[in-house]
This record gives sequence, structure tokens and C-alpha cells, in this order.
Amino acid sequence: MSELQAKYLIDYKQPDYTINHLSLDFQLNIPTTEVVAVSQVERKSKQATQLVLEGDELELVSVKINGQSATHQVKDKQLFIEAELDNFELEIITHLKPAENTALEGLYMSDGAYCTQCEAEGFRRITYYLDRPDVLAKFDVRVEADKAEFPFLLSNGNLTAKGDTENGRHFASWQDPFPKPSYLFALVAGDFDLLEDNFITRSGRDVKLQVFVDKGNLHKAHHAMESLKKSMKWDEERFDLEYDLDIYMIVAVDFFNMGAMENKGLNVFNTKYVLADKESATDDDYHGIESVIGHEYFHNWTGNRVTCRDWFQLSLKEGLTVFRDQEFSSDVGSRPVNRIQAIQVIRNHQFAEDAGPMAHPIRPESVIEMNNFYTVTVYNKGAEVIRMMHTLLGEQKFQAGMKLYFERHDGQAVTCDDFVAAMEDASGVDLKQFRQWYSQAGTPTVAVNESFENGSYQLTLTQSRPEIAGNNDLPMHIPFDVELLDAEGNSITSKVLNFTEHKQTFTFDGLEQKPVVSLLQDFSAPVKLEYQYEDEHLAHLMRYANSEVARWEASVSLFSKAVWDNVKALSEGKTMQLNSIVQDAFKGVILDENLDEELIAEVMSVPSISSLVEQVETVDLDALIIARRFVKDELAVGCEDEVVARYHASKGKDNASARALKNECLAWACVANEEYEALVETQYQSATNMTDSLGALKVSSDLNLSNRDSLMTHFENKWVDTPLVMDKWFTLQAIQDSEQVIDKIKALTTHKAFSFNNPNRVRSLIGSFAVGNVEHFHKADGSGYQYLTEILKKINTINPQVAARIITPLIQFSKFDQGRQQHIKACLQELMALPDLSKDLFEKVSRALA
Ligand code: 7MF
Ligand code: ZN
Repeated sequence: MSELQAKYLIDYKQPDYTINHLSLDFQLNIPTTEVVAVSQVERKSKQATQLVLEGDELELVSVKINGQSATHQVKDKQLFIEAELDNFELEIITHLKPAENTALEGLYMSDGAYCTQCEAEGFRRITYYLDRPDVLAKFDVRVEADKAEFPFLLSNGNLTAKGDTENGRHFASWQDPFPKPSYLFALVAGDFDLLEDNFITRSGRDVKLQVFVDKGNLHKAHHAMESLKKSMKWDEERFDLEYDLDIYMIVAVDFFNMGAMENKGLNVFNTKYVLADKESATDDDYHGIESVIGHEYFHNWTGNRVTCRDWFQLSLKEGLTVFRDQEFSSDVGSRPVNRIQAIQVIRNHQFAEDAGPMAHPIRPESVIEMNNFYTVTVYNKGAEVIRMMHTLLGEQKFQAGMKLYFERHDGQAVTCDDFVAAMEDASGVDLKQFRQWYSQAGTPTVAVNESFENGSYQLTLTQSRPEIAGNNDLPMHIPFDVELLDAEGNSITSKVLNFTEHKQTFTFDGLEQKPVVSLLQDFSAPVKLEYQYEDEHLAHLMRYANSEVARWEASVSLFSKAVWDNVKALSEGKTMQLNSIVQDAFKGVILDENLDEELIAEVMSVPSISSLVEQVETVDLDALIIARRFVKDELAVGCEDEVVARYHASKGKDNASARALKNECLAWACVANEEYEALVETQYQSATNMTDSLGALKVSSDLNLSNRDSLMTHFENKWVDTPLVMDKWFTLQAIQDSEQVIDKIKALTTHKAFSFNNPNRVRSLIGSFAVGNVEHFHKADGSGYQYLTEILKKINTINPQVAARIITPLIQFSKFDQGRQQHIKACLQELMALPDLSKDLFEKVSRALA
């Protein structure tokens, strides 16, 4: 079978053999590391004669069964072993080259430390194994390395022995009492600063907590530690879940393909989600760290204790764990602001994925490269699906469902359907139709019609969804939250409608006047709405809707409508204009003393070009850019006095909400009038935290103020040795509005702080250009596409996962004009012709060209 062939969910079969115990022995050395893997194998299917193991990038040294050399053959990344025994001991010795591993999958070196990343299929780069999540084994691990260079030797579970060996080397032995799939294995060896603390669990057990960071960064580890303790407490209180080992370790590494990884007892994190102090990290960074630490911790139950049967079930653990981390952030912080941010991820990224060539249900049915399915669909739409169940059941029944899920499946590898069944059985709520959310790709659309007669208000909803292979035409169960308001802004009624048919009418009787309706409140389902709003209607909601999320939502719709009205004006050769209702509505929010400042900042941050693109089927990108800029400028000019006043009022306050508002006000003020550059200069020079200095720098850079170059140079000199801060600087460079931006980016790839081997650097410079610089990446001459293609060719061989992530903006293009599409197609064909194209890129490029 070619490795470029897809695998299918319907082909799932239980394994013929399983492994109950694995002992791993690592002799860590550069260039060659030796791994001795001893498995206790059990034959499950009596007619099986051959054990087939997966392996990749390995040098096979020997294979023994019960101490005797075994008959075997390696073919196409698989090892076939003759094994006609019901129980046997299998010993495999492999050699690896960690220092040459730039893909950062399996065992690799990160800045002088050994570390591993095994999810999804990286364990097969360490030894030949049944590398699939439904094989659960108890792991014993022995690690040996040079003592001076690698004083810390870590793996999953509890330390059982350590000591010195020969030639300045030492060893440590670890035992994980919980059976686990191979993707949760981890090993780290290196020299670190260590922050220690402890947590007493609800039942009184004392858990040792350790955060390992690069030398010299100890002072940046405290927020991560506090976040961990908060997470542990929250999971006990809200989900009744307690930690289960005596030790919990977090290691922060510079070279990491993703955000973090939940390896049992030994989480490995990208430094970006651990290191913070107020000089170098923004309020957003602090928030991100708290939520990622939470996410990985919450996996201990939703992912590790109960894991996935196969990788098609990834959303079982990821959708649920994202839901849990969102609830955590909302309980310990601002619920409306967290909800707004989650909604934005769906609208700005997930809808695009669902409308593009990589569209898939939250439980995909076919996969070539599993790494390509760690997506906003599986994660974030998956979380919305869990949230809808929460809405349908309510907190109490939802928690009863969780309890039953753990009672039934603790220690097992299960399916999404097992989860839904537990929710259904514990609550008595019928979720048969609801299960469609797991199998349908594409974003459903709900068209809304209303009528009002004799005191009766009728809301008629019609649902449809795109025709994508695998979709059916049965209606979905859509929880549809509505609120009716009267003309004075009082709430008449608020409820969640069970919208289950293709077309359904809901009636509200006994009304005196036609109500103003707030639709799909709190984004109660991940759908697109079709409804013709009037400006007055939206302004009313912005002012009076009960829910703050609904008020923000109305501001998004009002701004968007103003943009589209002007796109239309442009196409008809008319002059652009902005309705004073829009002006007044935004002014009203900016002046509102009762609204949370962070919420005002969210309203002021107005929809991005890419989120506007998501609202329509086809778009004249150039007209959109002009119209959006016009609306933004008009609003800023109209609110100049108000934003300047609020800027000064927020200045003295020392909290994240006030800073968020202050920085939005600064941006608006400078859009209105460049004379406020003096405020930017003062804020930058007197800032005592990164939120304020970066806030000022970003305004100067985005608007190309006259102090831009001097501030950028100052920032660069100050932070050149702090990689995570340089990432912010690289991003500002990449998203600047300059005709020379590509040449500038090219020059920056030789900057001493840049490296193509480090995923954070590539994402901050190249990724942000492609995602965040819509105007220049999508230049009509194709130069942006061509540049990304050049980079992709390079990264394809260095790190296929990173390449496959940053190609996203190049394959989600179908809305633009023919000229742009032709340029993109030529780029994709160029990639397709690469002799060494990775399967990660192959899957995406071939789907985009199909
Ligand atoms: C919060 O899911 C939300 C999502 C896989 C790696 C972390 O725990 C994870 C890992 C990818 C993409 C997003 C996230 C993760 C991964 C993530 C992290 C924090 N199991 Br790929
Ligand atoms: Zn996760």
C-alpha cells in the first residue's frame, strides 16, 4: 500500500495482537541513540500468524522473540514478524539520530535537550510498535545519558531509581502505573531551571508540581505554576475530577511543532505557553498560558484516562478538552470575552476550513496524514458540538453524563459515539438526530423569516448545508437561542428553540408590538445566519440586548453591513458613506461606563478582512479592503473626542481590561488623526509592561507613523536575545502595509534571531504574513503566493508539519477572482511536482487542486 493512500474510518479493525507491558531503555548519545524495547505481547486473534509493527526513520538492529532471534522483514515502514504464540516477549533494538531530526516528531534535540513528541504517530520514530491509540500498555522507562550535560532525565509516571553509571553518565528509571497508548509517551533529558510547588488534592493527596525551563528563565515560570494549581482546583470543583499521580511535570522547550502535549505526568510545552513576566509577555500571552496549561491538565481525564479508539475519534478528547478549557477560562475570567474569542475562531478560521478543500466532519472519515487533522474543525467546532449538548442537557445532566462516561470507560480507548451514548443515557435526552453533527461536513446555514400579525410573532427557520461528499440531506438538531426585545429595550422572552426540521415555524403570542429579535444568541450553534437586518435593529440590539455577547454580535453585524453597503456603492460607481446610526451606536458603546472595558475593546476591534470574506460567497477583495478602511476611518474620525477621553481615563488603571481598551483607543485616535503620534511615543517610552509597549509599537507600525522605524529599532535592540519577544517583532514586520514587504521579509530570514528550523520563528514571520497581511499576501500579481511557495519548498523537507500548517491561506481561496485563482493554482502545481513532497503537503495540495 502506498503511503499516500487514505485510511478510512469504516475500515477500523481491532488489532490481532496487543501489548500489555513495554519496557524501554534509552542510551542517549549523539549522533546515535540506542533504544531497547521489550514488549509483553498477547495474541488476541488466534488465527493470526504475523505481528505487523509500524516504524519510520529507524535503523533496525535486532528482533528477538523470547530471547531468540525472530524471523522478520521490513517493508514500507512496517516490520512483519512471524509470531504464532499466544503470549511472548518481543525485544527490538533500534538506532536513531536525534540531532538530525528537524521534523520534531519522535525523539529530537531542542536547543541542547533531548525531547519527544509522539502524538499522533511519532512513537514509530522511536521503535517499531503497535503505534495506535487502542493498544494500552504499562510503560517502564530507563534513560541513560551524560550527567554533566543532561542532569535531568525525565519520563512518565513515578521515579523508581536513579544513579551514576560509567564514563560520567547517569540513569533514571520511571514507572507509569496507568496503561497508556504510545502517543502519550514522553522523555526529556537536559539541563534546566526547576520551579517546584505542590498541590493537595481534595482527598488529601500531596502532588509534587514541577516546571522545567531553560536556564535563566526561572522568574518566568510562576504564572504557569499558578495556572496549573488553578486548573487542578477547578477540575475538582466543576467536574469532580482529581489528579491521579504523585507528580506532575511540565517542561518548556523552544523547538516544538504545536502549543503543548499532554503526555501522562510529563507535559511538554512550547515555551510560548509557559514563559511570562510582565516586561516580556502581554496580557493576551498570560491568558493564553493559563488556557493551554488548563487544556493539557484537563486531558489527564479527557484523553489519558479515557482515550481514543482510533484517530478518527480525535474530537472525543480534543473537542471535549477545548470545551473544558473554555469553561475554565470563563469561570476564572470574563465569560463574555472568552465566548467572543471562541466565536471568532469559528467564524474567522473554522468556517473557512469548512468551505475549503480540506472540509471534514469533526469526526473525519478518511485521512492520509493524521497530523493534517489537528484542525479548527476537530478542536473548535468539536467544542461547539459539546457545548450544544451542554445547552440541550443543562449543567446538571451534562455532569451526570460525564460521570457515567468515566464509570463506563475509565481505562479504555473509545469512540465519539460512546461519549454521546453516556450523555444520552444519563440525561434521558434523545440525541439520535444530534449525532449528525459528528458526520456532516460544511457549515449549515439557517435562513430566518419573520412575520407579525394580531399580536403573534412568527419566526420561520430554514436549514441547509453544502453538498460535500459524505453529507446526507437529513435535517440537523440545531439549538437556536433567541431573545425578543420591545421598543424600549426590555426583554420580552428568551429561550432555546429546538430546531429539528428542514423548515420550522415558532410562534410567540400575546405581543403588543412587533418585537426586535436577537438571533442565535451566544452563538448557540455553529451555523451561518441569513437574515436581512436593518441598521436601526442592530443599533437597538447593541444598546439593549441582555447578553453582552449579543451586543458585541450586533456590532459585528452593523460594521459588516456598513462595509458591504459600501462595497456595493463602489461597484455602482457611487460615493461611499456611513450612516449616522452606525456612528452613534459605536459612540454609545465607547461612552458606556457600565460595560466591561475589555468588551468595549472587543467591539472596537471591528471585523478583520478575513472574517468579512467569510460572510460572502464571492468577493472583490480590492473593493472590500477600500470599503473596510473607509468605514473604520469614518468611525474613528466621528469618535475622536470620545476615544481620546477614554484613552486618558484608562491610562492610570493597572489591569488587563483597561489596557485592552486603552490600546484600542490609541489605535482609533491615530486613525482619526496622526497628531496623536505623540501619545504613541509617550506610551512606548514610559511603558512598564509588554502590553503597553507592544500596543504602542503596533499602532505605530500598522499605521506607518513617522516614529515607526525608530521604535522598531529600539524594540529590536532591546529584545534581540529574547526569542519569544522577537516573534512579536517579526509579526509586526510581516503584517506591515508596505509595497516592499516581501523584500523586507526575505531580508529578515537572515536576521540572527531567525531560523527556519524553529517553528515559532517560521510562524511569526512567514505564517503571519500569509494569514495577517491579506492586502499584500493576496496581491493581484501573485507575488505573495509565489513567495509563500518558495518558503514551502524549503520547509517541506525541514519540517513537513509546519509546512502543512502555513499553507492554509493558499488553499482557502475559492472566493477570489480568476486572476488570483490562476496564480494560486500555478503555485500548487509547482508544489505538486516536487520530487520529495511530504505526505502532509501532498494531502492538502492534491485536495486543493482536485
Ligand atoms: C489548547 O491538543 C487548545 C489546543 C495536540 C497538539 C495541544 O493537547 C493538544 C495536543 C495541536 C493543536 C492545538 C492544540 C494542541 C495540539 C491545543 C493546545 C492548547 N494533544 Br496540533
Ligand atoms: Zn488537546
